Amino acid sequence: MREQLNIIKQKAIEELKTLDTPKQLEEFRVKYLGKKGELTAILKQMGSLSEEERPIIGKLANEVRLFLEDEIESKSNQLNSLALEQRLREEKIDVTIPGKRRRIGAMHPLSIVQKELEEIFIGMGFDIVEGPEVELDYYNFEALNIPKNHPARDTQDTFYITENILLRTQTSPVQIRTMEKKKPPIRIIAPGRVYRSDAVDATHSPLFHQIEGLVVDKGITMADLKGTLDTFAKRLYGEDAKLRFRPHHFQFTEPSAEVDVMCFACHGEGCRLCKGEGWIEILGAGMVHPKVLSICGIDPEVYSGFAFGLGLERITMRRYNINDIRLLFENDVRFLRQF
Ligand code: 2NL
Repeated sequence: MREQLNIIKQKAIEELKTLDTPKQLEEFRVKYLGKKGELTAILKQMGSLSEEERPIIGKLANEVRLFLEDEIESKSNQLNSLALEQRLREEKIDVTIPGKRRRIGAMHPLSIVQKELEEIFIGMGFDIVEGPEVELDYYNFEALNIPKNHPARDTQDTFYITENILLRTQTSPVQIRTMEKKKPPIRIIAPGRVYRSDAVDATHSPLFHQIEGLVVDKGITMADLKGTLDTFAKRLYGEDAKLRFRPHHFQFTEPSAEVDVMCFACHGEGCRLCKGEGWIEILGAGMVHPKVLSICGIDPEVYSGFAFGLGLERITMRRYNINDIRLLFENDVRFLRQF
């Protein structure tokens, strides 16, 4: 048995050298020291030994066991520190590698222009007012002197939620709501999304943006309208900007006008930018129709006012030379990054 113990010890020493993972080491421990292990098997046979031999073999077997336990522990430490070294090597961080640059977003071109126009009107004493995009037929049409079945509705076909609830086709409802609530003087602009049931092409989108303005007070005249829009045009396009008023018809203003700015490329001569016209249309305007004032509870015999409306997309596209309105709504970052 002494012989067997020595053989086990020698064999174990040799085997230990070949181990290089914690899993192999555990298998090694079970093989020798486990319940069915080789050393355990020897210890189980102790009963068959003589009284004299038993303590001697017992002591020897115990020494082999302690020896193996020691060896297993130091091998385990060795494997663990090797594993740690390897991990440290693999996870080494090179602090000299340049960082990843995070791209900062850019303002949407429509937002840039909207903000700029808002600033201009704030500078002239206007308040900015917002309102619902889902509106009552009453605020979008009726109160603006466009009754049901009136042909003026044809050019503003919209999306109906129900017979009397729709997506607003202009931001005028915001102005109507303001006139209902507030006594003049009123000096507001209403920017926001509006909707029309138009087929999409390079110049049409079923969703677009408008800024409407409204001024109501005692003694407001067409001269105030012209002066305000003149100042606006000069702030937007520069001091030599020139406006032209052409007679027009809107249901909600009387008189009404379409307003052009002199082409900045050719100064009225006619060129490609203005399609030979010499002038570029930028907005519609007029004196608030007395009927509209009355509907809102404002006495047209006492008060008068002017209103105007402009499309944000058109101004933005001209400003940045964007030739297709769809670019503004596709949200392709390669496009949007440029602004
Ligand atoms: C255009 C024309 C316009 C108005 C909008 C308005 C609002 C009220 C009363 C009277 Cl509450 N008028 N708004 C007036 C004239 C023209 O917009 O071509 N917009 C893109």
